[in-house]
Amino acid sequence: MKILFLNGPNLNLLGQREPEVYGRTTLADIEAKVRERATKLGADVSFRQSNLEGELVAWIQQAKGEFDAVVLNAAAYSHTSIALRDAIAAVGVPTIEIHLSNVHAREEFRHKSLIAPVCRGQITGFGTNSYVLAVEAAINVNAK
Ligand code: CA2
Repeated sequence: MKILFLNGPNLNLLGQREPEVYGRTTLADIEAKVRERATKLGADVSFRQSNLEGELVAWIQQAKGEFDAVVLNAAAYSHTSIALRDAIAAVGVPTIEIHLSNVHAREEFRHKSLIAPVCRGQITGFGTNSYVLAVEAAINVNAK
């Protein structure tokens, strides 16, 4: 089982800016927790971050044949990107949308996710644990 974790714009700033909103945990800390859980469950993880929409699109396209599932925190692009939505739909690798914060409890513009309809499901609002929960969701993504 190979899982590709993709992180969108500004998530590289986690733990360094606005700790009152996003906490003090860095993306590297999150990656370590994901790897710990994945190792326990026997899954292999690749973990990447980009501020560029096109780079995220390219990684989704390249996931075909290489990864069994994609876990995507598209950050602000979740709410704006038809390009990411089209890539997820075109490539067909099962994709799970995740967020640290509960986007439905925040500003109205975060309530709409353009990628949600082409994702298998959404995990939102559990902080770092959204990522850890996503490991299990990815492993079972094809279970009924
Ligand atoms: O809650 C999430 O995981 C989000 O995807 C985070 C995005 C936001 O646009 C989404 O609505 C919800 C923002 C990520 C920005 O991360 C920062 C981290 C530190 C300082 C500033 C921004």
